Amino acid sequence: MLLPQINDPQQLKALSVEELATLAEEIRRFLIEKLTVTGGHLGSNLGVVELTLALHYCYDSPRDKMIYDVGHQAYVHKILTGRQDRFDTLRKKDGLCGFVKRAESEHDVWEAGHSSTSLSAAMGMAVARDLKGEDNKVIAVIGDGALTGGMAFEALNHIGHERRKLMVILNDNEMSIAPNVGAMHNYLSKIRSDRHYLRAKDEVEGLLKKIPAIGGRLAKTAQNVKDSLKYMMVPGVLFEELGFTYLGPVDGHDVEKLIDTFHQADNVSGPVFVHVLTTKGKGYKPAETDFYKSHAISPYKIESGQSLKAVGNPMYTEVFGETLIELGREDKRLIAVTPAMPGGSGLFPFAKEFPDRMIDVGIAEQHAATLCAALAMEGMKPVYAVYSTFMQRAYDQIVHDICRHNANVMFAIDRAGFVGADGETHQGVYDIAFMRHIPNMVMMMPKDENELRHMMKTALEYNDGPIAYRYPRIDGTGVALDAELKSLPIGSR
Ligand SMILES: Cc1ncc(C[n+]2csc(CCOP(=O)(O)OP(=O)(O)O)c2C)c(N)n1
Repeated sequence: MLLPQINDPQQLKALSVEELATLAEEIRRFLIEKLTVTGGHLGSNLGVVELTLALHYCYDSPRDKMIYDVGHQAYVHKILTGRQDRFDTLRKKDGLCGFVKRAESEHDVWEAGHSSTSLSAAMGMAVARDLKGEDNKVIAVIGDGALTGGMAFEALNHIGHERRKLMVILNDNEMSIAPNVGAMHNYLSKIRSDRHYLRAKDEVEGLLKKIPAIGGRLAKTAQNVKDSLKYMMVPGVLFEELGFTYLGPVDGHDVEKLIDTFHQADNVSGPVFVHVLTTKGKGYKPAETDFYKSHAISPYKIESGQSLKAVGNPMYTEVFGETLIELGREDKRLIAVTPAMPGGSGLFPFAKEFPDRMIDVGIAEQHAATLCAALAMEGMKPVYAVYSTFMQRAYDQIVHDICRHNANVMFAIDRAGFVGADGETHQGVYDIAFMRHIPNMVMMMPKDENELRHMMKTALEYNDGPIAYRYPRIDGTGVALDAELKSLPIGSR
């Protein structure tokens, strides 16, 4: 066994590529076994085993900065940086954090939990490096899900403009927590499916140069044809146009190819965008076949991946999802909006019954809030279904677009209060404090799931502005649910 001997990423440098591949399999086994007891982000981590190995093989952490977006896929990084022996404590109080954690290791250079911050972090570290006259590498690993977040686009825009040396690695597994959405996702899928006939940029440019030059009026047309050919034949032109050198797509489970690509990237002077294709849950059948459920999994049986969690009363989330269908049947104006959490927010049944009235915008809490404001102004009844912690992102949109307009937006704030194992980045403890003082906002919190149902009805019938109900991430009390929904007097207890 190689894995028990690895306590420091420097030890990887002595291994051959074959040994790295063996180590990858040992890491997979380790994760699959350890997580049966602790649960955790199994699928995401199984997908980045080779990628993380290749990074630590090619670069010198912590001198070279490795930034993991969201930070939920950093278990392999933790294993390779001296924390293997702490995996029994993963996601427990005082145990190993399920996300990147600076206090845990000098190799954890950037903390997250909320998505799409890695590119801004990388840019900040690259600027600081240049001003200090240093020459370390800066590498951001971002998933295709996290790339849907507005912050990531803001940073791409800035990085491509400044052209400092840094590497963005897109870990593209076609999944957010649910299947990924959006136009960028469609663009990436096209590269994935076309990759067998797409050619490297240099090759295409070489080919195009061979087309003889033409003078006069024909020249411009010929140039347009050449440009069109380039757009058709080269993958990732979009990123090239944004100022990056695009490399890929690369098989993210082939360590040797990854290493070659990183060496290539090192020879580029400006920002590089490396597009890596991976499979979520790679190497564990239950996770590969149900990568949606295995994104974050509770303790499970190793043979089947089946959850060991005792079946309890329906969660508040489930009661919310079912009640929303009842209300949706009653009122055709009701429309659900989720920023990339259709499953976690209990919206799949609603989406099934009302596919036209359920919008997944990707990881875009700000856009979702403003979208809801506009839907409301046009007479719709939008429910912004959002986790308390992620709603923090949309504060200005709530103030400026929803409350200032006094728009009839309903907020279904899930995961309000403490959330447990995901830790401090995910606690839903600020929403009362940051919402209640905003003019026009009404906030409610039910004592049980039956009252939640009535609050949902109350919110739907309320037409005087924004109104929110917040509920925790727990099983319901099991109280009997009234068949008839009624509106509650606002301000009552
Ligand atoms: C601002 C914000 N909204 C929502 C989430 C919830 N969330 C955690 S991971 C994730 C999907 C990330 O997908 P991707 O970046 O592709 O990573 P993968 O797990 O597929 O490797 C989502 C939506 C979050 N962490 N932060």
